[in-house]
Amino acid sequence: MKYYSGSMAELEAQVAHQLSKKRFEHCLRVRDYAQKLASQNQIDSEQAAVAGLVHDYAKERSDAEFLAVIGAKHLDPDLVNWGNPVWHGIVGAEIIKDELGITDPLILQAVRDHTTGAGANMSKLSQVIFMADYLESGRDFPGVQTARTITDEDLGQGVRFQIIHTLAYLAKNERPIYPKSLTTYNYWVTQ
Ligand code: DGI
Ligand code: FE
Ligand code: FE
Repeated sequence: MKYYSGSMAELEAQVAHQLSKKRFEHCLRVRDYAQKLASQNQIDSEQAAVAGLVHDYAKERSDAEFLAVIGAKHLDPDLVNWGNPVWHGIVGAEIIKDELGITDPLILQAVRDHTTGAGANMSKLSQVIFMADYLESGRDFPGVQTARTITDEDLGQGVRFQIIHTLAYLAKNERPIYPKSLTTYNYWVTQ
């Protein structure tokens, strides 16, 4: 395989080993949905499959481990003020590179972007993973079917729909909003 030193089955086993059964199954469904969106949007299906499978690879690590990686890799010092929802993608990409040997820059950036999205420079692969995480077949929230239809018609309009709804949800629940989420909103709301 182009993006990993072993087979897809070997990558699956390595991911499964780090996650609960429930979260691993979510990762398999994100992989499947990402492949569907990749074929609809003329992007590399294997690249989307690998990114989808590994996107939550680091989600079950301790806060102490994330903080250690932030320090050791000299990542943005502001990251220490956030928590697992922000760390598992941005810091998780470093853990994926080190432990899985995945070095493809677009895959690593899609992992970094998968929770918050990104603004003007969000790649098609990042858009696919962001949407696959939101729309995979196990997701069930009011509006999920509408979101799937919009995304089938236009990937970018799906990104727009998701970030508008996520920001509204975070504000309604009085959660802090990571600046990158605001950057994503400000770019995509005008698209
Ligand atoms: O890892 P998953 O659960 O599959 O999905 P995800 O990586 O999209 O994480 C979703 C969680 O992240 C959800 O609980 C909302 C939270 N989140 C997304 N953007 C922000 C955020 N939390 C905060 N505090 N601020 C954000 O900007
Ligand atoms: Fe996630
Ligand atoms: Fe996820």
